[in-house]
Amino acid sequence: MSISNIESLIPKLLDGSKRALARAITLAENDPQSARELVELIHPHTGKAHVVGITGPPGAGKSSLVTELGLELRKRNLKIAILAIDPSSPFTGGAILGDRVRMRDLSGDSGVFIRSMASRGSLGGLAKATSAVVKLLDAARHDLILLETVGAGQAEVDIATQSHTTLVVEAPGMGDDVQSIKAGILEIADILVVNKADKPGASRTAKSLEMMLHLGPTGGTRHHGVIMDTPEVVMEKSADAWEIPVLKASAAEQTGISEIVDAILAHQSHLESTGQMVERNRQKYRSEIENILVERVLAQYLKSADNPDLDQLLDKLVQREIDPYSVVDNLLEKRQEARG
Ligand SMILES: Nc1nc2c(ncn2[C@@H]2O[C@H](COP(=O)(O)OP(=O)(O)OP(=O)(O)O)[C@@H](O)[C@H]2O)c(=O)[nH]1
Ligand SMILES: [Mg+2]
Repeated sequence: MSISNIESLIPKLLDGSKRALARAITLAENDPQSARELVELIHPHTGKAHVVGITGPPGAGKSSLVTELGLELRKRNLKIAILAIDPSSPFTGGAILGDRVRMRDLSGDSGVFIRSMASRGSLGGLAKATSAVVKLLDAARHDLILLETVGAGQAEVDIATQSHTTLVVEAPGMGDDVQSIKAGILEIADILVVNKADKPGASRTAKSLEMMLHLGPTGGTRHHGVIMDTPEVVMEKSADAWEIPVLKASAAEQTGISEIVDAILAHQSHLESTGQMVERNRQKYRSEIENILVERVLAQYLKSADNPDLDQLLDKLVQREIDPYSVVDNLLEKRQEARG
């Protein structure tokens, strides 16, 4: 798509046109050059939306919960966007979310925009495409953007990096022991939710999580996921520390939903009043820059695949005369020389 066509999308998108937004997202997903142009044009119009990441094990009820959170947020007159990243269930007629009937209520609402996105498998591809799409949703004046992703490996860490508030969803019976709850999850959670509270064992799961949070491996207090074990540090920082709530909810029976929304909004206020919002935004941009940088630098060096130097180095590598790290050193030095 030509630049002037992309430019003509922007005012419509800013004006709330869902069609223009959908079109821009498709462009950003499929064409890196368009993504870049869109980001350049909309960046000045971003920074208002609160981004909430929702992650957790497969089948914990993330999509069902997102649907309920969406309905509750709409009751409070907030405009929302939902982005399901790499949904494990196939996209069948728009039914990317849990309960179809509830989901239909939600998607029929003009204040709601729903979209799913599949990973592209390229290095940093999903994270980069996600940050472009989040910017588009932000510029389109959504108050909250809910990002759902299944808690597996890098994806959940990427989501936490892209979010202001990270919600980790667990369910009873999926591992009631402290040992089976992934340790890394506590490092990224701002709010913990035990969904399926209509089922037995929810209180036990919640207690396990509380125990992990409040005792921690060294018995210290947590601050930004870091264990503070010296009392002075705790005293000094406690005013700014966010107490991670452990909430029980049932998406199926629609209980505990407004409490989760309250916690999200309380966390948002907390970040703003303590100045931590600025810090989170800096971290978000830092990781965005890192993704772009990695991709660019890699592309540059891959270009040297046609490079006779690389050919010679590969010969030496095959002959065991040199090791791969030294090859990279060599390539980086060549680059420096070419610059200087
Ligand atoms: N009993 C009960 N079942 C629930 C609840 N929430 C979701 N479920 C069911 O759990 C199953 C998985 O729900 P989803 O919302 O698709 O879970 P998910 O975490 O989004 O799943 P993936 O995206 O596949 O990882 C579905 O059969 C839901 O109907 C709940 O609160 N109680
Ligand atoms: Mg889901």
